[in-house]
Amino acid sequence: MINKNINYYVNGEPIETDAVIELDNSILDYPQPLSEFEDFNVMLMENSIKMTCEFSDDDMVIGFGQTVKGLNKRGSELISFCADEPEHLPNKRSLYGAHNFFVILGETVTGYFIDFPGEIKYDIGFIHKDIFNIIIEGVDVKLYKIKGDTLKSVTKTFLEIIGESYVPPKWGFGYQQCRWSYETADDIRKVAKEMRDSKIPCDTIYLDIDYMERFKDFTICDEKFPDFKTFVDDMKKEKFRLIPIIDAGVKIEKGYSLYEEGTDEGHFCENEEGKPFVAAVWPGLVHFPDFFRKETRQWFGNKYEMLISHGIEGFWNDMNEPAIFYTPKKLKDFYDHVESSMEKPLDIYSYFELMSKVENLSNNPEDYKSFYHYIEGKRIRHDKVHNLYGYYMTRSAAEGLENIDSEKRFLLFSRASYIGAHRYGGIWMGDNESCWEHIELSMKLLPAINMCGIMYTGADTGGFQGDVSSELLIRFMQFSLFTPLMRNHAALGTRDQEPFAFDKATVDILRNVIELRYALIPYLYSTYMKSVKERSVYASNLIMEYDDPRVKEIEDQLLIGDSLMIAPIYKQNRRGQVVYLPEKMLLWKAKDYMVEDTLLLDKGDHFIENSLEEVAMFIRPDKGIILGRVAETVEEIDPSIVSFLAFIDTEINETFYDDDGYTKAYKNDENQSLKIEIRKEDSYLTTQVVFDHKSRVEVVNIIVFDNENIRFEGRVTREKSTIILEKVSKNEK
Ligand code: MIG
Repeated sequence: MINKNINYYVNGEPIETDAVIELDNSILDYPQPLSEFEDFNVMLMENSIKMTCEFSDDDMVIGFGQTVKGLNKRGSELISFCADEPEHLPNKRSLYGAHNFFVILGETVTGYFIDFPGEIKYDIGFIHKDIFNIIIEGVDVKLYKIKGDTLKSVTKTFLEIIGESYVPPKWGFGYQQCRWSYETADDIRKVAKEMRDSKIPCDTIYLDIDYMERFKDFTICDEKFPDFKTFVDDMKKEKFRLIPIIDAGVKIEKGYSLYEEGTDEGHFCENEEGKPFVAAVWPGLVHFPDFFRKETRQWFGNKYEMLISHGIEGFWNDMNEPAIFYTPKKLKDFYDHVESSMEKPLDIYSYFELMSKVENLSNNPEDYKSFYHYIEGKRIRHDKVHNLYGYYMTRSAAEGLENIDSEKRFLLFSRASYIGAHRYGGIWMGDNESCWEHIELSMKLLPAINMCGIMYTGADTGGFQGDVSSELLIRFMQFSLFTPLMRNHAALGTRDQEPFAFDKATVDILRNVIELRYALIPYLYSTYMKSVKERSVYASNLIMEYDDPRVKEIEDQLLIGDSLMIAPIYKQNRRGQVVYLPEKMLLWKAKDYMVEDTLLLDKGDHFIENSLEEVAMFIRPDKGIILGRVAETVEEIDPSIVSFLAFIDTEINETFYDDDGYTKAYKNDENQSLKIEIRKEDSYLTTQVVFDHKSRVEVVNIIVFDNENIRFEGRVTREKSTIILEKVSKNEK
């Protein structure tokens, strides 16, 4: 197993987070004291640990998962503390996830994972450009140091020790439509109908908080959704799956069974006095389930059964940082303050004091210090383990789902996360905004989140807050079509953001983009599954792959799997941009999923014209992608026929992965691989396809370009699996 590249340090008595689960006992059983950790100067204080090191000039710091920062975090300040942060501004130090894995890349390459569930502050050369300062707000900590030759090998080792990533059902790769909220069954029917009428492929429609009865988890508002089961069935007949939201807070209401049971059986987090802790979120006053307890995870996780019995197959878990609107105590302080301020006129100081009292009502650090969990019988204050709450909620759901139907894959993703959560579900990127900067931000987030094991992720495409413009939605979709989770979501009060809600020209473009997504699903799914199985990342920055000084600063071009590079447009009115190619590549500018416009490009800088309807994709030498036939839903994609689009330099040896898409048979290596080999002969190409006996593919249409941009084509079948490819044409520039 995994071994020699890792040093393992422990201080105090760390809380078990189950983040690292696949490390050899020969290492785990012999931790070194933190004082022996030499890379940083470690100062053990009474209630915290300070670690400092000095950077060399060229050191880069990569990692940290979900942050607003770019590829190289050098010069940034971050705080690891899961935050309900609706404003993803460049100066924000925390988002929803706490991902304490980072790699220092300089003369040497070393990865570090600080396994600590409380707050950690990182000053990564912010105050002083050459000093890296870490303050761990506690003394019980585990630290893993991973050595390697490259960023890629260090990341791989990390992905190996934290265990296999969650795999969604294959339909989770379809286009998904969300909105806060489609309020009633009729609203949803309308969306479904418009989607089909406008011939836009789509697999799911989401239920945001308003489907519930007064925001109570595991209830359905009868008035808005009469006969829910029939409705779910009807929607399935229309080939849509519904994905309801589940929130962390349980409404305090007499007679509400979840509340009653939770109270009777003692499942809720306690306050100082040992009574259930009270906070306010959507439903008004709530209690928080203590997901740290196994029996509470079981209790809550099994409640998903109610929705599953109605035919539901996927969920998103929200507000599990946990987000707190206010606590009654803080609200009272605030009212008292207002009352006392009323007597005197507000001056500048008292005005700002009043304003800050309002702002500090929600997600107040003092509130996070006023409730408790039980971890293996021990009572622990929330703030000390804050970063595990969302992770344990996802885990509760996943364990429940496993218990309810162990063979089936459910769609499951969460807002808050910690390392380890990737084994149970994905995350979405949270409440972004309909602005150009947030396409760019999503491009930064995807590879960084993937490095922490969470492969199933994506942004609220089009932007959550604010109104989207048609151009912005088009460009956002043109990026999101490559993210595992491709979901359009918009906040309450914003303009309609469904693809069909725009002018005809826009609808036509969006349809093409979404169709392109469906055509690419065979490749994207294969890439996803390979990343899970091979412990690699789904998407990466170029620096992960190329040893080329130029790529160190490139963060607006990404690699999606082994074959494909993308360079999405993320600026308004832009109809082209400079793209750097670290090696020669085949450019496919797709207006739709038909392979027509390709161009061979040499290594170096290129200005790539990119009209609004075009998606630019770059295929690496001796690599290719497989494309399927577009259908209205993922299930309807015909598995028997694919196209292979490739660029041959010397020879091609590609293997693509597929499986049934719904069960967990993939865990037993029950896959259906497709192996495609292409060789160069004097003036022609030969190709051989090896169809795994389980593969459902019957026909592969091959389109391959050689170094002179000559297009070859051929059709391979099971009966005739070795053929000579015909020269078709020279693609003119
Ligand atoms: O306080 O359920 O991030 O996706 O639409 C807002 C309503 C609560 C926050 C989620 C967002 C969702 C919204 N929720």
